[in-house]
Amino acid sequence: MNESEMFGSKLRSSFAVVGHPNKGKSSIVSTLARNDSIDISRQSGTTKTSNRYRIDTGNGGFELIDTPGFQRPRQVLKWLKAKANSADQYTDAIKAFVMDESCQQNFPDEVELLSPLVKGAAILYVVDGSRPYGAEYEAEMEILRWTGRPSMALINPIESDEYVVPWQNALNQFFKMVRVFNPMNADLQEQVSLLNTFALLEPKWKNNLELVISDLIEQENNLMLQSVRILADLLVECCSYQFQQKVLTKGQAESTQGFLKIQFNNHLINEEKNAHQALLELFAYHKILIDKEDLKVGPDLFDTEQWYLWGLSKKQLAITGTITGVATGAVADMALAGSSFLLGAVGGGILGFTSAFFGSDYIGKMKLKGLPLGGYLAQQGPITDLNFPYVIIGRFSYLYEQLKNKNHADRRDVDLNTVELSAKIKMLKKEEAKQLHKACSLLVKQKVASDLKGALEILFSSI
Ligand SMILES: Nc1nc2c(ncn2[C@@H]2O[C@H](COP(=O)(O)OP(=O)(O)OP(=O)(O)O)[C@@H](O)[C@H]2O)c(=O)[nH]1
Ligand SMILES: [Mg+2]
Repeated sequence: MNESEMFGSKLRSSFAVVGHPNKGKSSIVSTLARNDSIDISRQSGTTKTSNRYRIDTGNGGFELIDTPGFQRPRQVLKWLKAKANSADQYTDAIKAFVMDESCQQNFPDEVELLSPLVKGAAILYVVDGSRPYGAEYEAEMEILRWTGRPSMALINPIESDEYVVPWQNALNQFFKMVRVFNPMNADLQEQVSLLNTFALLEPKWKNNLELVISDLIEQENNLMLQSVRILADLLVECCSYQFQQKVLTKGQAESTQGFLKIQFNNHLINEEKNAHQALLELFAYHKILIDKEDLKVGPDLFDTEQWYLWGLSKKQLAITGTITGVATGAVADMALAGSSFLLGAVGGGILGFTSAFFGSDYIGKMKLKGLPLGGYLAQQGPITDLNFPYVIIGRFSYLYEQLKNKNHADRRDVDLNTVELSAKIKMLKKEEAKQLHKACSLLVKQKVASDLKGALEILFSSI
């Protein structure tokens, strides 16, 4: 058994991703390894050395090797042909090539990319389906055939799938298996289907790759549960948070109000940022949204006009409120307020309406209390507006959705300015929406929302 196949005590498969420069080799490794620190660039020749990435999924695992592209395949083939007269000598010629000092100097990229194959890796040959096929690729494929390693070809439709069919025709001459795979947008199902074809390359790798596949499917659900946990903690923290300051005089108390408000707002903004960061880490994204300038969380968290975009619309809040009100008998005037709103009878500002509607006078409550032994306690918060938890849920679940549907080869930042929660709530069954609404109502009333995680899990399962 080759040592490259052993990781600990387990037999693991190893795949070298090879091909012409700039065809998306590193992009494929990045997506399958869920690693966004691998260099990807429009510039040809980005990857200069072979790099191994071990993917450990818990019960299973495999190895991907990112390699530099072929630079001078025709000359390499010429060198090899001078070494071998018949097919039984081909693999020895390849071994001699990677060991040869002058080859290491003259053909460093080819030596780098062929070395893992000599050590036992299988071949994933990558081409670009948006560029035409040309005979110049044949020297590369011929060299790969000489290694004698199990192999398959991947057509990456980088800009389009215009030339996929001619590529399929050509690649079928050299490879038993040819698949189209776009690392930028392949979803879990497509990735699993690709891993299933990897398992066909070498029978002894099959069991382990099947474990990888079942791990990945289970992992998706675990990611959802862990995301819900982060969000539930964030909601409890944000909805219960209040900031207090003891002062001596009423005048001092009034003059600290501005300061208190800033502290209060900053705390909530930071809590939300930390939770978003934790979500990025959970999904193993280390490069996107790290710079706070790039963190597109939109304007001030307390821009209440925005709340109706990030949380629920006024109409939806009214309808949801009505459901709860009728079902639980709580918030008696809600149905009435809701129906008058729906008839368009509401005047005044949005803020005024919601506040009156949900019985809160302030977005961030400002209280001033006289203390028994003299002095005053100025207090900011907690937030009692019912749309506030929906705003937090809307933004977090949108980030979750983006990350869930994103691949690690796709390095674009996530845009949190187009949050859409309303449609997701609409997709819930009446009972489910009611459960979530009840949890949110309890949160803003400073009560324990024991069903919060359950309600969020239902919402997240539909994303
Ligand atoms: N739109 C789109 N662009 C892609 C896709 N795959 C790769 N690219 C782009 O193609 C270029 C090359 O990607 P890499 O993954 O660096 O290619 P490579 O084969 O590793 O390149 P070298 O290391 O230079 O040999 C980059 O600009 C990628 O963003 C794709 O599926 N869709
Ligand atoms: Mg590369």
